[in-house]
Amino acid sequence: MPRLIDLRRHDAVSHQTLLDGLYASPPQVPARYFYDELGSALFTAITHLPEYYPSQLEHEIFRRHARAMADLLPRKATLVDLGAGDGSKAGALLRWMHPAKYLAVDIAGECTQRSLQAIEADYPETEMMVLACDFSAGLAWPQHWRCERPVFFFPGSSIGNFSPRQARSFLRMLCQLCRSSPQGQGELLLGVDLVKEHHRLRAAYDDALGVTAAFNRNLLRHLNRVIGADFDVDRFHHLAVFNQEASRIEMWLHPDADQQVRWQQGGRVFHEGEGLLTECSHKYTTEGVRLLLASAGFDVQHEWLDDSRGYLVCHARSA
Ligand code: AVJ
Repeated sequence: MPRLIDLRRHDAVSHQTLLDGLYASPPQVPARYFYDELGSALFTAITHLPEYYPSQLEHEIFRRHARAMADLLPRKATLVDLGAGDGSKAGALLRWMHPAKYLAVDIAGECTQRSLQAIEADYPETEMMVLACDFSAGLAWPQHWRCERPVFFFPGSSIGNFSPRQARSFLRMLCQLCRSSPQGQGELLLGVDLVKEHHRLRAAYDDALGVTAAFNRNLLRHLNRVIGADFDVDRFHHLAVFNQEASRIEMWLHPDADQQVRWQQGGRVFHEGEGLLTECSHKYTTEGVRLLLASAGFDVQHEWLDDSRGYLVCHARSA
């Protein structure tokens, strides 16, 4: 079984951010709270939905180009998979790349560890490790680790969960990690969902089976556990809207009627008509991605698009 290093902070600081968000107007919850055991499984289910095109398009790109991508990347690299999930996105790459190390970073580390256990034997040249942490707050590993020839793998358009400003500082942080590696540079493979017809965007976040609705509402069950809240999950409904001005999909949970919710040391009323903002998923243009990477200190080396030009994978190098 791959080693799991747990850097999650079960401390007051992260809870305080959560509580501040719940008291804000509109109330909001960091997207990491989607991913308990069930939430991670529901997300995997989402990636199988016909409406959820980002996974399909990205998969198409990797299926076609993973071999060429692997040829462009250094030998004996450390592949750092940000938000590894079940490791399936890295699979296509691992197959051709044979990195010396595969470092799978995920907030639901145990789920990732279990998935990797199942595929570990297929990649005998690669040492696998799991880092359980919320990397959105920054990525730090133990001082004595030498991250040789780092290749940061950030697929799935997870970058979209950040605001453009946060995305830039996150990428800057990755660029710094590249520069501070023993080789003084590193690489990035980034997958980004692009702006497209609104109905297609919305359908991806409001599917016919209601899996995304379940994924969204499950966040309240998770909160009930972590802060001892009493959200009546039944009485919140899922809403997905495209905010054109901000170029992002927003997921909301709206109470069917005013609802008083209590938690340890607090509580508040969630008013009918005042939703809880649970996720923002920013959509970029190809030009927007180029500008973002350049502003973070990366030089774009290659770009790959799917046939419908709805999804972009970029290979960049720290400048
Ligand atoms: C994993 C953050 C990229 O924003 O598309 C999928 C999460 N939320 N359906 C996304 C998600 C609802 C996903 N990311």
